[in-house]
Amino acid sequence: MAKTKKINVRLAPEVKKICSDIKNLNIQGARNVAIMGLSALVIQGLSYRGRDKNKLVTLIINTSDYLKSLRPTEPMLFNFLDTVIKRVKKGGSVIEVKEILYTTNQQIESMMRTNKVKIAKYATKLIRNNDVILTHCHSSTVVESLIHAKAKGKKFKVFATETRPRWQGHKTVKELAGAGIDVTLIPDGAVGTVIKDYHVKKIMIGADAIDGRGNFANKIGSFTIALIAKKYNVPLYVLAELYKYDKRPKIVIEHRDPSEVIDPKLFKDVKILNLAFEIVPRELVKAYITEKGAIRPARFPIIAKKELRNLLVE
Ligand code: RUB
Repeated sequence: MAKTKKINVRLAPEVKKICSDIKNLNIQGARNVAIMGLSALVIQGLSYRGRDKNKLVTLIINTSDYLKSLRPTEPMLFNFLDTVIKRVKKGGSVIEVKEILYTTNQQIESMMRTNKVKIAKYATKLIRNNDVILTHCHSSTVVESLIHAKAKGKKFKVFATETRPRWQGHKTVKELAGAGIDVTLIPDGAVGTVIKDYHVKKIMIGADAIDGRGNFANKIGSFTIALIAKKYNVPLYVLAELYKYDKRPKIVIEHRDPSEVIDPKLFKDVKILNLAFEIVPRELVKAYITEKGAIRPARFPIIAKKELRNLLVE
């Protein structure tokens, strides 16, 4: 199981709560983790009562390191935290550092809201009337896009996987059904037959990380779906912002507690592997649907690197 970093600073109670919600998936999905992780950093920074600017910056850096250790496969949060840190280091006083912390977070949140709408518009263009779309796990980007498409009058059906072991698919179907979308919940093991025999025309899933080749990491089960989709010529669209680009040489895959799969005491001599995510090779991706439109997998890292370099540069 992924180790959470030990932290030597006292976290504000609200920050502690956000951290445990991120760790135990009450807050889940790359975007939500990024938004709430950043807000935790802001709350922690603003709660500093001392007068030493350097101590405040150190507190922000330590908190950021801790936040990064909660979900190691979430570079969107990492990228935003790095941007905040680069900026707060320029602050000349405690007040200035706090101001930078607050405004940077506001700017990032507003940019994320805009980007989500842009992606939803591009994704809607891809959807044809009577399409059957399959999705996996819970991606706020995919859910928002489907709700947007429905609001624009597109008629389509969705199959959504349960997503063992944490059942994020339940959240997806509740939200889609709540928006009046025709949605069918399926066990994860049904994806092959559903793609082959139930007229699935498109796969739309989210992503947690995209690497330097244009491969992506998403919820365990995504690779199987991608392979089956390829076999039956069903295009796989990955809806993700460019800021999910992972600068690390290799995407780190989070291993979660075996008890999420089954009570290990009931299976004493059995090992349990609980991978939260897996890598899907770029060859299986038709296109990334980003805030800059549809992008071929090999181009994603090139455009994303540029975008990251320009992120909030004054
Ligand atoms: C969630 C998951 C989502 C991506 C994209 O995994 O794999 O598909 O994070 O989500 P978990 P979004 O439930 O383990 O966090 O589009 O909301 O960023």
